[in-house]
Amino acid sequence: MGATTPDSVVTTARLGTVLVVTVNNPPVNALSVAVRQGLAAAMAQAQADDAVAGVMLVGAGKAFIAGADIREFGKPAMPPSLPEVCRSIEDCSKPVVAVLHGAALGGGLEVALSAHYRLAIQNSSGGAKLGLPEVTLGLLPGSGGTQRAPRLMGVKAATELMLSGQHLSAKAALAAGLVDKLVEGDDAQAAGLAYVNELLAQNAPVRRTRDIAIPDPAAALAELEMLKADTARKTRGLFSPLKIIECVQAAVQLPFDEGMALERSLFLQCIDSPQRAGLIHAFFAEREAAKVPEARAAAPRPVASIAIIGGGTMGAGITVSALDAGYPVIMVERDAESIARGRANVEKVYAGLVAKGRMTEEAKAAVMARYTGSTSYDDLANVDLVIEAVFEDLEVKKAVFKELDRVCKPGAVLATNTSYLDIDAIAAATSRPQDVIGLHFFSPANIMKLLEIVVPAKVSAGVVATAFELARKLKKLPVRAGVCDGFIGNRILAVYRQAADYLMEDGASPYEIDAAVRDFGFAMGPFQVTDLAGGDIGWATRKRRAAARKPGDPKARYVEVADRICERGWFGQKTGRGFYLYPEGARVGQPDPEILAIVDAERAKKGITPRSFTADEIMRRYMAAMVNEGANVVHEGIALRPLDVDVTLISGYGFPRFRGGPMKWADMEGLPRLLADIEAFAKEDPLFWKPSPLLVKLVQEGKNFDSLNHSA
Ligand code: 3H9
Repeated sequence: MGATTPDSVVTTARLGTVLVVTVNNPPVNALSVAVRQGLAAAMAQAQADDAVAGVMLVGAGKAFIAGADIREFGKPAMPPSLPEVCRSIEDCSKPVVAVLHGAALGGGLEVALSAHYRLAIQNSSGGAKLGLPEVTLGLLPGSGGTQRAPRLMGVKAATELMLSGQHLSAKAALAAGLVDKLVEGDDAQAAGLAYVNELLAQNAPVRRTRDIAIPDPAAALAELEMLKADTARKTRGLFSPLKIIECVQAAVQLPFDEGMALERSLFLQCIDSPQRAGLIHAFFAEREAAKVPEARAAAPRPVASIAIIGGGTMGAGITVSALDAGYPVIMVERDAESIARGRANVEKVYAGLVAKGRMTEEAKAAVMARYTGSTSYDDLANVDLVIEAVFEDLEVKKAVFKELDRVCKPGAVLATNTSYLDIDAIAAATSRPQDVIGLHFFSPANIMKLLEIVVPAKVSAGVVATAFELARKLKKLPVRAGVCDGFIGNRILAVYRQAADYLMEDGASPYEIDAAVRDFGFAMGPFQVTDLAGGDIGWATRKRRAAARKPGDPKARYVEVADRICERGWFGQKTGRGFYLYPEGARVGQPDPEILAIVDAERAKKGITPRSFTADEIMRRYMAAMVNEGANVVHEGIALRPLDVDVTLISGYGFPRFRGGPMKWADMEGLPRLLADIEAFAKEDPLFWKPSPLLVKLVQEGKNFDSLNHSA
């Protein structure tokens, strides 16, 4: 006997006395309205059919259920709601068993928590992955997760699970008490059926999670108070984490139904928050950024081995990233001493993991066995992909690429990690520009997620596809960028960093600017970042570029404060002094009156009468500069879509994820207001503040940046 919903996203089949309910809604079985309807209908069927003694809930494909259908948020809600579906599962008078063989996340786990028993499967593709990651989308578990998880796994562990958004393996879920049993094997359906039949044979009772009492409420509330203080400090400005704690407090203090009602009302508040819109935009943007025309047009080339040229900080970081992904890596340096240093740089990373207990000595030895150091380019003859990470100088890089052209096999991908140099010129140094591409990693390269894939004019689609495939293997977030000075990220950074300098010269202190930028949600302000990176970085470049500027150049206005600071040998944290003072190696800086005096002197030299700026005025300029250059970058085709700018700034430059990226932020603020701001600023400084033609066009057409996100 079998039944299906109209579009078959939920199917039912009776096997003996067990009603097998299968969710089949690719790619991840999200709980769309059709799935919710299908589940509700299946539960009604199970209840009504006397031949059914027990129910098994299972997911088709790779996932159990990855959660609510995120694409439905922000649209009118359609019945039945997920809490209603969960209630119908829990209410069932026959035992319901959830069989979890893949992602059981968010609403998916909430469905499982409403079942009476849970079986986790560990299989060859990893198996069950349980979590309540709603917080990462600006939400809280809104179908009983905040009420049921604490009853099953304890208040502290459940709250930590929800606050971290962490996924638990089958084994960890069993240890945490979230599942009743763990089975290994690839046939989830058979394992599940065996478990349900075993339970039925034992006359196992219907066990409703809502009936479990939370032990020692006073101790639980005390734990929650501690978590609350910690969370308020760690998640500055985020809305949903504290709401999660409120819900769990209700789970401890109130009857189940009242807790559910509170959860619902706070969930709806989260749904309405701009943070939800920003975080869900970021979620989809990260996935969309990996979809580029070249990857659709051509297959990636096979890559079984990687070479890195250069063993400095960047080269070593990229090496670690490639080793972590399982590749054998050859590192080439110019002499024995340099290669020894390069190897040491790589080993240092793994030694750190061993020291922290996050890696065993044996695992470290196994990884390092895939590393080879060499001083000869001739060792690269069979390598599939080379990443050059040498000194940032065009002539040096061209020389490296000439060598690579000489030794590498035909079809090898030749990549440069330059952060701003002309990759077309580097490609032209070889006889095979179709194989040359930019792979711009961010430091530390083994940790930072962003990878700008820079596409020069002559590169073949297959090489671009290879770069995107490599990013996937390295677990990076790839963004396609065109060739220009600074590509997407550094080009935009240069402009908003300049806006910060102008604000400082015009009257805001660096401390006021940093505070405003932090309050907006960045972890650090621009002057703190300078101190962290080292003020000397870029000092020489800055002076060289300033000298080359001509009147009329939009960057003609040059703020010399940072140069005055560098001239004193104050290079930031590493010298104990920069824009801030760092007494005795402190990492958090203190404002320095002498810096304010330097700023004053520079203003006086230029005849600038300082004026005051509110935090809002500071941020309007800072953001207008960022968004306007973002629009230019899209307009010129350097970024394919506004979402590529968003992903770049969030994952490489500390832009607050909950705001969705600068372009999403601009859409939410309204483009007409932004344009009006830029036009007003242009009255003071028409060279720097030039409205981007794209921004002007979108405002004229009454459109927003998001309208361009769906066209590539
Ligand atoms: C929630 O449940 C709220 C409830 O508490 C209360 C409700 C009342 N919806 O990541 P991938 C798409 S909030 C719609 O590349 P992977 C994704 O966009 C939800 N679509 O694969 C992509 O589409 P495309 C809580 C979704 O194997 C495709 O699936 N749940 C959803 O690397 C493949 O995704 C979460 O936060 C969704 N929920 O990773 C889990 N999820 O092919 C969010 C994915 O067109 N999801 N898609 O680009 C994930 O963490 C990962 O997708 C997962 C798979 C681990 C499942």
